[in-house]
Amino acid sequence: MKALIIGAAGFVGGYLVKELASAGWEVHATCLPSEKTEGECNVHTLDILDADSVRAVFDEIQPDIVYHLAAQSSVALSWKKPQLTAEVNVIGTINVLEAARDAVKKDMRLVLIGSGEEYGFIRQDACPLSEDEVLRPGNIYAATKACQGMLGEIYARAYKMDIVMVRAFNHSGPAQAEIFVISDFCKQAAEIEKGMREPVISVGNLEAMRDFTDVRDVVRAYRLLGEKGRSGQVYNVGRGRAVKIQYILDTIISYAKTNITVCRDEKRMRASDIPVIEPDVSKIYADTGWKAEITVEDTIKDTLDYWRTKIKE
Ligand code: A2R
Repeated sequence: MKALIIGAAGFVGGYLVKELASAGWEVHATCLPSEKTEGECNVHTLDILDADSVRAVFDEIQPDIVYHLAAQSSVALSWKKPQLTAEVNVIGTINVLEAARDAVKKDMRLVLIGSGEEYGFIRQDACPLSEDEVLRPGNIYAATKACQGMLGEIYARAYKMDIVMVRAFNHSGPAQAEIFVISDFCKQAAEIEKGMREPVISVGNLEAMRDFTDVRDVVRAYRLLGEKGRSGQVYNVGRGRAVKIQYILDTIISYAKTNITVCRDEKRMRASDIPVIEPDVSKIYADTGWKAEITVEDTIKDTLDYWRTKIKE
């Protein structure tokens, strides 16, 4: 199997390269000119806003499966940079879809990676959220990802293209950017342990409940969806059991080697925060046999260890 991963220099990309290469796939990966990516893959430079370059990469590689990960993926940044977010996540996706439509290779599969955030302002009795639930995005990032998924469904139906849509819920693990909650708290804890900051973790909303899956489980789900997902279908990828951010914080504090107190920081509160987001993951299980295996506690331990090693004394 020959795979092309678009946006491979991000958090998930490196793990996906490893997952696919371990399964014996030939892996090609793209990154922005300003980025680099490593691992068992052939690297290509690509900005998805350059439609001609996307076409050229597709025709040069002629992959069996394309994983579209490239995105402006931060909710917080999407409030500050809405135009950039829409451009990369919507226009960039159209460039990918059009390149696949026109590609020399006609039987390629596209896997579009969207987000659990797409469900947005959900009825609380709708959890666990099935893929058929109405999308009511609650922030700009989520709106662009919902749009990406809708475009995928439209192209699949109108042009009979082989496209699988994914709604990935929160995922975390070693090397994730510190703007995401587990990584953020773990980094703060590691800095406190090394005496680099006061023994106080700054937090935002601790009441929100989110469904956290280890990134290593998530990329296994992506491989299996590439292999076994049904064309034209949308799949939730998540653990199927949301936990309070407070639990994440308490767990990190319990693993820390020094005493830590907590301080609420208004700057960390989002303009709009949805109380509970939890997926129904029965569809991916039924079609691929995938379910999350790594515990939240192990993800936290590994992420904390990552920051302990990464941070210099
Ligand atoms: O924003 P940067 O400089 O970190 O680069 C990101 C890259 N990217 C692009 N690639 C090609 N053309 C563009 N115009 C463009 N703009 C941004 O896509 C980054 O290297 C990559 C996305 O990786 P992350 O932001 O680390 O996302 P992550 O956590 O790997 O999630 C993968 C996918 C995303 O589509 C999320 O929205 C979804 O999973 O949940």
